[in-house]
Amino acid sequence: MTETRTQANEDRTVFRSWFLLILVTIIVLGLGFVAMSMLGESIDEGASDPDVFQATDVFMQPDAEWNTSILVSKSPETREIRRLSWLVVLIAIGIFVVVEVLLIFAMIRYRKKSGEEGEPVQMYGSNPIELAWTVIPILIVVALCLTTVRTIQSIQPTVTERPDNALDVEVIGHRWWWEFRIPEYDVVTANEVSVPVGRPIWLILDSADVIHSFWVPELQGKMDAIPAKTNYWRFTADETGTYLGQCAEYCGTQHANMLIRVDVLEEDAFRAWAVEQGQPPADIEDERVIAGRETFLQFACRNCHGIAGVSEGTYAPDLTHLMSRTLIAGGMLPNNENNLKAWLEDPQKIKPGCDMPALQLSTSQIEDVVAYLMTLD
Ligand code: HEC
Ligand SMILES: [Cu+2]
Repeated sequence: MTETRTQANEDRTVFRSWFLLILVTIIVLGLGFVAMSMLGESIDEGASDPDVFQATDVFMQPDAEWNTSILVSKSPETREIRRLSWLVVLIAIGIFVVVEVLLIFAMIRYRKKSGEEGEPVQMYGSNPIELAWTVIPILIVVALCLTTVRTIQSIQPTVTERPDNALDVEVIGHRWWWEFRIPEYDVVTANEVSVPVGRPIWLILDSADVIHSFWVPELQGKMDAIPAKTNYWRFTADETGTYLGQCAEYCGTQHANMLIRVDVLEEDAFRAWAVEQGQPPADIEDERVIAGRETFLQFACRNCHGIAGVSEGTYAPDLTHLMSRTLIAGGMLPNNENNLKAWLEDPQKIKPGCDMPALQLSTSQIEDVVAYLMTLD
C-alpha cells in the first residue's frame, strides 16, 4: 500500500519537473525571438541612407548560382575535405545508434517491475567491459587521425609543391578588405578576383596587419594570412561560376565585412579580364571628371589609394578598375553612384572603425569625385 503511494508521488514529481523544463524552454525561446526581431529592426533603421547590400540577396537565395555551403565541392581539394567530413559524420552516427540502442534496450529490459524491491545487483570493475570502452574509442580516434593527416597532406601544399602551370595570385589580408595581385598580368584589385577554370591556382597569402583567414568554402578549406609569414594554398576550380568567401579569423570590429568573391572564368574570358585590369584608365575629357580627378589628387585620397598613372597609394583598395567590381567596402554595398556618394560622405557611418576617415568634402566635390570614379571601369 505505502509503496504504490510513494510510486505515485514519484511520478507526480517527475511530471512536474518535465512540465517546468518545457515551460522554461518555451519562455526562453519566446524571449529570444522577441530580442532578435527588435535587434533586426534597429539594424534596419540605422541603415536607411545608402542602398545597403542585403546578405540575403547573395547568401540565402535558394536558386543563387553561388553560395558558401561547405557541402558543395567545386574543386578536387574540397572533394577530399567533404569525403573526410562524411566519414566523421558516419562514424558519429554509428556511435550514436549503438549507444541509443543499448540505452533503450537497458531501459526497457531492466525496468523496475512491480513487486521488485531494492536496488538491482551492483557490478564493479568488469575487465572485459572496461577494456572494450577504452580500446574501441582509441581505435576510432587513431583511424580518424590517420585519415585526417592523409587529407591534409593531399590538399595542403608545401612551398616546393607549386604546380608548373599554376597561376600565381597574391592575397593580402587588410583590415577590412582583401587585396589581390596577379603579377603575370599586372593585376591589382580588391575583394573580387577572377581566375581561370581548370588551371591550378597558387595562392600566396600575406597580411598587412593582423591575422586573417582566406576561406572560399566551395574551392578550398581555410588558410591563415599572417603578417610577416607567407602561406601557400592551392586549388583548381572544376566549373566556371561565382564563389563567395569570408574572412574566417576574427580580425577586429569589421571582420564580418570582408567578403571574398572569386569569379571562375573560361581561360579566354579570364585572359581578357586580366589584360583589361592591367591597363591604365582611359583619359576622359569631361569637365566634371577632370575636376573630380583634381579633387582626388588634392585630398589625401592619393596617399592611400592607387590609380594607375594617377596615384600610387597602396594602403587602401586600388581604384584603377573600381567600376568593374560589383560591391565596395568589403562587400557591404553594391557598387553604384548613390553608394559611392554615401561612402565618400562618411565611410565611418557605413563601416564604423574602418581605415578610411570622412574627408569632409563638399557636396559638389563629392559629385565631381564620384563622376571621376565612375569612369574607372
Ligand atoms: C587614410 C587612408 C584613406 C584615405 C585618405 C582615403 N581612403 Fe578610401 N579607403 C580607404 C580604405 C582603408 C578603404 C577600404 C575600407 C574597407 O572596406 O574597410 C577605402 C575604400 C574606398 C572606396 C571603396 C573601394 C572598394 O573597392 O571597396 C572608395 C571608392 C574610396 N575609398 C575612395 C576614396 C576617395 C575618393 C578618397 C579621397 C576623397 C579616399 N578614398 C580617401 C582608405 C582611405
Ligand atoms: Cu579578416
